[in-house]
Amino acid sequence: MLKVGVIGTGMIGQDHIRRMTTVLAGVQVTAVTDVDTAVAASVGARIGAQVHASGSSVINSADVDAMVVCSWGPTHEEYVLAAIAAGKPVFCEKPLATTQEACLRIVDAEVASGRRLVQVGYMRRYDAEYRALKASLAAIGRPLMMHCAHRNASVPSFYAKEMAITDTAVHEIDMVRWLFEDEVAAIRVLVPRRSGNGGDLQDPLFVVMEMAGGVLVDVEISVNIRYGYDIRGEVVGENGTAALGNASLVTIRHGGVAADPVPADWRERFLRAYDVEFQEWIDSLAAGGGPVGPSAWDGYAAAAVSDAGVAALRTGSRVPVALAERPKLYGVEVAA
Ligand code: NAD
Ligand code: ISE
Repeated sequence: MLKVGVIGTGMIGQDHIRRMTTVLAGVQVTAVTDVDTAVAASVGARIGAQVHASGSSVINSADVDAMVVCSWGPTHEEYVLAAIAAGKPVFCEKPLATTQEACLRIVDAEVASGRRLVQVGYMRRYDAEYRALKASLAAIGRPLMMHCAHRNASVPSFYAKEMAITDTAVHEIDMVRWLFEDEVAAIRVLVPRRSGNGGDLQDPLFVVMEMAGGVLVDVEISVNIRYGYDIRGEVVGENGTAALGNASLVTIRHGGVAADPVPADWRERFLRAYDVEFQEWIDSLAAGGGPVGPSAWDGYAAAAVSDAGVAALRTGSRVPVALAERPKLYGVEVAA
């Protein structure tokens, strides 16, 4: 039984705690903490976990074998570094950290520890539709382009302008690295007419990424689309196209209309992907090895592209991406 401590008991923290306590096997949540002490106390009482006053107290608890970090992005670096220092595996929600420099500090600490301890929560790699899309690429000839849409019904009040890149588009940044097993070479961010639903946010955005091998990827980022949570992706190959399905389990025909229900948010759309992601993480640790999913290097590479995206948004220009030298710990290619 893997004993897990959770830092951050907000939306995704509670969702991951629910899956670890009621869905998955081989895991027990023994400790929780949150700067919102009331929410941590209520979650801890509900699942019978010890409530700690700080993240470092959870990390250093003798009753914790591995960490799950679900607090806000700017706090990730401190907790991931502390887990590495304690020699404990750490699953960190995306983004690994909010700048590439912070991610490189994590990479350096992990390399110095001599083994992989960090996994980053890029769950699309575990999604059945994305896995089927990747498997279908061989059938459509050399990929040339990809069209994506990342639509949120709404975002929380703390969501700031640049989070459209650092918190939202970062999923597509990781996904295309994994899908095409290639790096992003440059990024542009175009700014369309502004939606009236987004307040001060520049919403939507149109992101264009150039892969090193020449594939061009466009991503519509809409974070106040109201009608639901809609994730789309279509690859155009030399001899055909392959697209994600519509994520709906049922089509309803009623009153002269055929309708596919749209998920409300990421919890519903990626429910099974998060389950698979966590079960594979738990199993990899139980097998005695380190984590095998998205690594600190993947977290760094996504952050390098996302930093370039933020610069592209500010300047309106095309920004090239240059990665640091990849340490041997992470192999030689983009992880498949
Ligand atoms: P949230 O605001 O609902 O929850 C975050 C929690 O962290 C809050 O309860 C907050 O009080 C707590 N917190 C903040 N600073 C802290 C600190 N220093 N120590 C301990 N607790 C602290 O936010 P959320 O939507 O759950 O997002 C949390 C993280 O998960 C973010 O990094 C976000 O990008 C990521 N996320 C990932 C996905 C995904 O699809 N993989 C979906 C949603 C959120
Ligand atoms: C959120 O943090 C997530 O990671 C969701 O998957 C994404 O769709 C949303 O835009 C982010 O804010």
